[in-house]
Amino acid sequence: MTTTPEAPATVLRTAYQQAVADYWNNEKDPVNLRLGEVDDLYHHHYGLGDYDPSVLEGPEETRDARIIEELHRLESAQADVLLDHLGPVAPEQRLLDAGCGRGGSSIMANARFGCQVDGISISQTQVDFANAEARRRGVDDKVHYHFRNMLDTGFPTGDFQGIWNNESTMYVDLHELFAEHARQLARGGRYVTITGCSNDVTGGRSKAVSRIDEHYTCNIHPRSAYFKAMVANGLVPMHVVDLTPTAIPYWELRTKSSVATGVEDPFLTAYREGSFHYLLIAADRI
Ligand code: GPP
Ligand code: MG
Repeated sequence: MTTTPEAPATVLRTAYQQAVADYWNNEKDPVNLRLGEVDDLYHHHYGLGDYDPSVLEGPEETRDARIIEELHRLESAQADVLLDHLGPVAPEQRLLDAGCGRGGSSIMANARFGCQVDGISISQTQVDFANAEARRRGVDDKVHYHFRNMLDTGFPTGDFQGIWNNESTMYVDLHELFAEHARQLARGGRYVTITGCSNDVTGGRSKAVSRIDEHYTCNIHPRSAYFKAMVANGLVPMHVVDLTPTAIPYWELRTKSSVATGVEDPFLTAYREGSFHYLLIAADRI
């Protein structure tokens, strides 16, 4: 088997990781592909901010297309909020998109900072899709996607100024993840995650949170787990933003679209009952 020198030979190490890879290798949901086709930025995360209510009011024949464009605008706004928290990044520095999906956030980061961005996914289908998009956009000199495991990437130690997980931490053990991120970050480098986490205050996992886990084959962590695992691994939180109120309009609009998948109700229930939060955490590598 041929691999690049630093790439670990085995990417998928457990039956669970294989099941997650299978899910994403087979995923072709219109909620992701039709939104991506709006401007060829393909996201695998949700949206932030108020939607423009006029999208619901115009001619019925074009209403769904207007909703899809608006959902996509809110998803790109979410990625912008994440990138805002990376701090200054110079063109000669390097960023890592851990759990990059079809690659949208990496493309946006390269456009904003002009730097090298590496995206990693355990779905070869997503990696191939994302690399084809980078080539088509002419940014494949700076944006590269790799079939790698975020718990053991094989990238050099201390090479990254910034690392992010945009809704991908619920697939991994946080201690293992943050140990690997801390290894790869330069001292003073920045880690950012946007994630859904369960609320320790209300106790165990609610029915709605369990339904979200079941839908995506993931394991949503409690809020406390993030802070314990970060601090234990030299990542010191600098900004914590509860994005929950600004996440709800996206889900309300998604329920009115032709691309709803059935996970909308569990999200709205979990957010409204307070058993689940949509959180941004930005931490510094000390
Ligand atoms: C990805 O978005 C969703 C996840 C990686 C898992 C769960 C996230 C939480 C915050 C709990 P997607 O865009 O692929 O999902 P969808 O197909 O529903 O749009
Ligand atoms: Mg989506």
